[in-house]
Amino acid sequence: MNHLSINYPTVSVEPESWFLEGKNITKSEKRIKDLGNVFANEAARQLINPDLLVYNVQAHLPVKEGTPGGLYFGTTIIQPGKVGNEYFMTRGHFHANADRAEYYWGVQGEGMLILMDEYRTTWAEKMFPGSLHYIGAKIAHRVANTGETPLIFGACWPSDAGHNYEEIELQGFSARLLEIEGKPFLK
Ligand code: PAN
Ligand code: ZN
Repeated sequence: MNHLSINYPTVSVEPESWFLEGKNITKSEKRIKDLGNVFANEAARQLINPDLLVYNVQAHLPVKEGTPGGLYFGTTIIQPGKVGNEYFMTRGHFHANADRAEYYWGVQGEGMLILMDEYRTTWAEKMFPGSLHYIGAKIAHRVANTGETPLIFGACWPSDAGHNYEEIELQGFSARLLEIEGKPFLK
């Protein structure tokens, strides 16, 4: 950077859609076909159009993955919908570097942040525009859209956190967020 220069940022968040624009941005999508064994009712998942979008993630990765001391910023948009009576949700993960924490915050829509500690105690926090969630170290996290509109949330995590999806793929969370008589319950 030049001394005394006044610059535009290299990245921006589109205020309506929360899409990221600029340098060092990655974008990924998860469709029904990518989410095998994530939902309890696998038969119900197989009846849904495999190309239906469930969620997409955009992230600003300004430093190399694994760099100590850096931060990443991301936005996730989860579509409304259910597989059987289970809300559309993210896969969920622990951080590979288990003692790394993260912030999530609600931007648009209604949802639930599902958290599980290393002893498999599972609980949830309601997400709504303006909700702020500190996800401590060693806590697995996933988000479900409990509303009828897209759920948008922001995230900020250390660039050396990494993602451990395997443990959740193998063991799952110890509870699922299900819709029962029109309301969400952890079961
Ligand atoms: C988030 C998540 C994002 C998608 O950026 O990666 O919401 O969820 P899954 O990664 O579980 O599919 C985050 O927690 N980063 O650490
Ligand atoms: Zn995370």
